[in-house]
Amino acid sequence: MTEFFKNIPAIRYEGPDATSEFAFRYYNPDEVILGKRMEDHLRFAVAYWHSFAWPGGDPFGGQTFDRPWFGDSMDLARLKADVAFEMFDILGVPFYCFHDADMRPEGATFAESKRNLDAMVDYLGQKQADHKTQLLWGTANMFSNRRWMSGAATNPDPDVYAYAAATVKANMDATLTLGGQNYVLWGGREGYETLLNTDLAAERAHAGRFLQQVVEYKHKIGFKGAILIEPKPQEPSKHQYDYDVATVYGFLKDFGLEKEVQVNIEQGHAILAGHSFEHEIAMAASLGIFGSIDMNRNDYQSGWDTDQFPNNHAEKALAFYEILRAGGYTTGGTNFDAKVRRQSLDAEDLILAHVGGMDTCARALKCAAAMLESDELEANRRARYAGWETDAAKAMLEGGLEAAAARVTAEGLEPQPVSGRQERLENLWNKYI
Ligand code: XLS
Ligand code: NI
Ligand code: NI
Repeated sequence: MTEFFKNIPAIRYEGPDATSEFAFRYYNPDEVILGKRMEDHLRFAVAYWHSFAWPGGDPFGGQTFDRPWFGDSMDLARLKADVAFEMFDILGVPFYCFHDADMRPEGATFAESKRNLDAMVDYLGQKQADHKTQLLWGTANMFSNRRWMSGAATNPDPDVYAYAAATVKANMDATLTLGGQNYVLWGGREGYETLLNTDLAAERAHAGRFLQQVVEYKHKIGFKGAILIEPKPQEPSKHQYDYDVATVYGFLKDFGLEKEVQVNIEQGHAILAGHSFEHEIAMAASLGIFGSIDMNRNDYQSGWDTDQFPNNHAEKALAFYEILRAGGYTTGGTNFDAKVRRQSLDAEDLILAHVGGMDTCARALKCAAAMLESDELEANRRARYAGWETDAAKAMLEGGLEAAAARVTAEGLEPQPVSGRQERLENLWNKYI
């Protein structure tokens, strides 16, 4: 045991009236909801980067956290992993996620970085064998180091494309070795700052070919998990090619990948794209590409990806409602892509942030399940579209514009507007919260 979380107990479910801060009020892993254990519905994951690698900087100042594992040696990387698994045990989370750069020191050469990665994969593999927590997904950090400043697969320099290929290959191998259930690609630098120096068509073509190569390699090594793209409209690049779910779907179609690649949807990214989280989930489900989520919340005033822990179960209930309607996760899960604020210095802050986030999601899931089980919303939706069940309506979609138009005169159609009942439906949502 390290000293970092000393005196913090393992968190258990104690119900809504729990008196201790260090208890779950809503997250009860074994409670069965819609025929499935809560833990299996939610599939929580901790993000290695925010909790263990982020120093607490902002655009105006540097490190605020003083963690005993900060530094570049392999010994410190192992200490970081020890602390990480202590936190996973305290929380009882089934999964974690990492970028290579979060868990291994960067080497002076690619070969040295790769040796560090392989050594840490061995170490994490041992940790996974001794603990409950397993890998939800792995990914490559192709945005922090200055070599990526003009992009990874979309870099004007083909040598950087090669470096990106080597990096993703190494991380896919690492994810396979650790039994990861998904491999994620988020392209923070796959975009541009100004069109004045950018060949947009070439960059997009290179990004598409790169993703095809990733999928080819997945099949070659027998990786059974899902390949996930994480959409985000901007930040750090001014414009990113994976703008939102619909844009990603168009991109996948263009490169013949819509059956091979799914999406990892993040609340904060949805907001930056001008959508709601639930819109992005529903869109992905309707297109057959829903994979996983990055759970967090944005500050609604700031206009950037603030990655705060969720604390609004009413809002998240709408997201979980769409996840339940989509049939729930398969390989995906609820990854807390969220960090404590830079003034939240204590070990307790790190634990309680996750406890609050997990409770918020558990409460949201329970609301969503009750909304679905009552069938009130779905009955209303079915009734609203019931007209499309008739033969005449279905025939219109088969025939041409003239046949559809002919119905108006033949049947003397004069459509009567019907209430959309929005407030009544919102009252139902409120009822289950
Ligand atoms: C950044 C992204 C990132 C991905 C993984 O905004 O959310 O953290 O989830 O690279
Ligand atoms: Ni994310
Ligand atoms: Ni993000």
